[in-house]
Amino acid sequence: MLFCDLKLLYQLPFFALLRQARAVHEAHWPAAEVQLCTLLSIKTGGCSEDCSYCAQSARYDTGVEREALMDRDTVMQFARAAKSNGSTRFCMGAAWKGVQAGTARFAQVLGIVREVAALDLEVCVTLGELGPEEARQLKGAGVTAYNHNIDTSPEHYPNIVTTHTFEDRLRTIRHAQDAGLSVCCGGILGLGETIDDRLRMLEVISEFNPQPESVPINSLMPMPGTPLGDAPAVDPFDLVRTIAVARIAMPATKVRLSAGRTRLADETQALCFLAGANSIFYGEKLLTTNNPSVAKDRALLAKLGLTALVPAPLLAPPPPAEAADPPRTARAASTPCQKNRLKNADE
Ligand code: SAM
Ligand code: DTB
Ligand code: SF4
Repeated sequence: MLFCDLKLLYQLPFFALLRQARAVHEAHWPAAEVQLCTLLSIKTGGCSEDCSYCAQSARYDTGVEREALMDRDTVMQFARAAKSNGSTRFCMGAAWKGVQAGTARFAQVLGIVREVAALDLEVCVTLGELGPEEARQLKGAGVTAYNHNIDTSPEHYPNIVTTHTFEDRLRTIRHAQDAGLSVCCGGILGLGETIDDRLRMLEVISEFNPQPESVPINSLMPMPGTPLGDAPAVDPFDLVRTIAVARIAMPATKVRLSAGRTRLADETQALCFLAGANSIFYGEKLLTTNNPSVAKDRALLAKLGLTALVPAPLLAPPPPAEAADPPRTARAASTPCQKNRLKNADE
């Protein structure tokens, strides 16, 4: 959806926006279900990149130590525990710039993926940059979805990261899509961006072909020692509006209320679910930071009458993308607004 259409939605009175988002949500997601995903950091810290929000960058003194890649048996213990707790998706994250086929560590990751996939869990991995061959091998090992966030607008991205580019991120997403992997792609609110930056980010993501299978909306967890360690909290109403706009722009996508839930009141989370969020990370820990306890989340979901989404281990892959159709970068904000064009056409 184009920036100007997203902006018109964002500027609606709060309840009018929620009413529209709710209608779209109920049409596409009639069951009151929330997907529960468990996250595990299989390789923590020591990352070469300078993402200014991240505790795992080796460039900042955050207290997060570099660890080795977790062995397969340990990962499997976490995966089995996640499954028995009711999670249907197991997401494994690695603090790497990227991965390369033929290396020992990539072979180790493929081995881990094969075993987790055999548990009939959806398997998501986030390993940094991928080429076509790495994407193909991950798909072959049983990966359901590849998480690679664009994190913010193309304009704001260079203020946040300098060791790779926004275009690098888009290229990896294209490789994942071409290999038939579902794509999980979202961003972070609270990086010093404007509302327009958030909408530009949603424009880029919603213009992917196909649209992502899931969109994580993270609120910055300010990490001491990083350049954004003192960043102010995101306004809860802005978070709800962003989720509502994401829901309207991507009706069939799972919108995941991701990092930052420990800092949200239950009532704010309820508004996020009302606005269209239908997935959460479930379990006490994200990658390096805390998440609400399982008991707390169970109580909240029960209070709201929400149940866990049934597993979809055989999730259909997206249709093959046309080779010459890379994920579109955001159009300039001056692109004529769809609504205006339609309006003019009516006149
Ligand atoms: N290295 C890989 C990459 O950059 O894609 C995978 C791991 S990285 C930690 C995955 C995502 O976590 C980031 O793209 C970002 O959206 C999110 N993230 C990292 N640190 C965060 C923080 N402090 N607060 C909120 N989200 C964060
Ligand atoms: C995503 O968008 N959020 C998750 C997952 N994808 C990998 C990561 C959140 C990380 C929060 C900060 C931390 O725990 O270090
Ligand atoms: Fe590394 Fe990913 Fe953190 Fe960036 S977000 S520093 S690439 S782990």
